Amino acid sequence: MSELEITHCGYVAIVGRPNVGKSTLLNHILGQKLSITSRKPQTTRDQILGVKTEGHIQAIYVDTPGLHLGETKAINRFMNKTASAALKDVDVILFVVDANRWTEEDESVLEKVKYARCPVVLVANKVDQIENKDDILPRLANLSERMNFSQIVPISALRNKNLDRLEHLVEGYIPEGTAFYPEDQITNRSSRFLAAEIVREKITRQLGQEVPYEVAVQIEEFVFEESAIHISALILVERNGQKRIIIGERGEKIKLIGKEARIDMENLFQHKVMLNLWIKVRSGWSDDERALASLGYQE
Ligand code: GDP
Ligand code: MG
Ligand code: K
Repeated sequence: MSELEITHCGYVAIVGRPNVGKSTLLNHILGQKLSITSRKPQTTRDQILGVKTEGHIQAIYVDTPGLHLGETKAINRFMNKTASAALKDVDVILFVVDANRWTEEDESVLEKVKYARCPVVLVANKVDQIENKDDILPRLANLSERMNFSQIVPISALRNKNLDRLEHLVEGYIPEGTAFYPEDQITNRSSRFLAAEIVREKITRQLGQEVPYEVAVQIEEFVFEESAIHISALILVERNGQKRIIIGERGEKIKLIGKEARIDMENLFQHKVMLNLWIKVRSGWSDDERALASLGYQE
């Protein structure tokens, strides 16, 4: 740890539609896995702060769930609210897009960031997938005609390409101020929360399109002992069919989910983990404001 005094501190919002690579970007900036990623959209349900202190600068990154088009269910409305709230009171916004694909959802995010009062940096991610560079430049140029970006930075979050440059540029927008967090703290989230997120990530990874985001994970037990951390996690689903899918034939799926989750937890906590998974059907939870509050999705 350095003895340097922190003289600059500020907030950086990472926004963009689901699946453009926001969580991957945050994880690579922090050099540690905080935010869950998956090929399935909408896997980051609520706000995780990633704190990066380097030298005299503390940058507090806000990973947002994607801004959604449909707002029919309570959980969608909640996710939209947290995403919009993240745009206020930040010092710089990173508007992340997939350099290969522009969709209607990007369009609606653009409509929101247009009115931001802070600088907006356009981050064109997944450049490792670009086949024809000639297609990309006109599209970016067209975008910058529609809104005044402070900068445009092409990156590959997955392959760590150009992230140094992006971080350096972000530092330039961090105002003077004292640190909000101790310099060795990397997130605002509890170990319990991170453990639940890891289980949820493994479920979405294992089940792909079969189970929608109507799965919640509650940590019932989190006990630290010298020999191991004992963790019990309750998986809540909406329907019996989802429960059967998660358990799998002869319990094979849930065994795999548990094993992968345990490995990630051991890496994150740097300690042996004993993990127990339970599963329960509680229908209607994702459309019930009260049930959401009891699961911690509170406004
Ligand atoms: P989010 O929904 O915006 O948070 O997106 P995620 O970070 O969860 O990423 C969605 C998917 O895109 C995952 O499969 C990532 O591995 C993938 N991805 C993220 N960044 C890159 C990149 O730079 N290149 C490629 N090829 N894939 C990426
Ligand atoms: Mg995400
Ligand atoms: K995702």
